Amino acid sequence: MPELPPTPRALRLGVAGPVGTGKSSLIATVCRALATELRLGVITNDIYTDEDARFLRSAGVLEPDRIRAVETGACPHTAIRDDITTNLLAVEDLERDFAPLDVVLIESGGDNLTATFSPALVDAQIFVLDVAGGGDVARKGGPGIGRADLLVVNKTDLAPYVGVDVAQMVADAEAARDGRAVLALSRHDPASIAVLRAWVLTILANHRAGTHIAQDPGPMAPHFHADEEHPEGGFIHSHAEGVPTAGHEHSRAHAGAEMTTNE
Ligand SMILES: Nc1nc2c(ncn2[C@@H]2O[C@H](COP(=O)(O)OP(=O)(O)O)[C@@H](O)[C@H]2O)c(=O)[nH]1
Ligand SMILES: [Mg+2]
Repeated sequence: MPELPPTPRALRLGVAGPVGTGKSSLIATVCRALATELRLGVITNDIYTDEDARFLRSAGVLEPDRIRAVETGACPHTAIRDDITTNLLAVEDLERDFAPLDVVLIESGGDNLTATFSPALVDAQIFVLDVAGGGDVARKGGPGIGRADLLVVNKTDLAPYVGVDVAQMVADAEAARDGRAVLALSRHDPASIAVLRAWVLTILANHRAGTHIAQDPGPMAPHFHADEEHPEGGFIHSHAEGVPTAGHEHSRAHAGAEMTTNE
């Protein structure tokens, strides 16, 4: 049998987070920072339009056909987690049309704090918050904040105008993430963009070396119900496997009331 050449599939990198936190802008920034050295493609997800894809095409960061839109027609989290078929087909088409690609960035349609990518769709995921959403958002937890590969606290240039202490917001995020990476980012701060660029290159190198393992942030963060037994006033558990994990150690008591209203 002929020996197969090593052709690592492109790194598939998801970008999720609430509406308006700067996901499309972050993707444009990554493309600007890396387009000369990497072969890139982008998939956007919008509910009814291809607005994000058009924004990115007009930014001129990649040739237009390397940016493709998936119109989900439903809650964005459905298309990136529950039934990823449309996205997977779009990624595979893009990878085939422009083979070989190094990185495909996939933007989630703006959703709430609970939306994360399936590890069957992306190899790594960035969750984006912004300072304008309020300094307390990082403390509110959720699977993306808690366990995405990278949490970005975006638009730090706006912090003085919205009265947010960036250092405190980053510290809160770090505490909620048990040491996983947190990056304070602004498109007006070249040093922060350099860190983002280096992070993407590191993940890509690990992906190619076979040492990066896709993590599943899970559908919902471990949390407690205030009316259940726990020394801190609740019973900390997770719905990730559909099985409560009683006594699960967690560094913070998540905002139980907010996290349990969807059940
Ligand atoms: N001041 C500032 N505004 C930003 C930054 N990044 C994005 N924005 C703005 O935030 C708004 C939403 O950005 P967008 O990328 O469309 O967010 P998305 O909905 O998460 O994709 C736009 O008006 C952007 O120009 C930033 O670093 N600083
Ligand atoms: Mg967008």
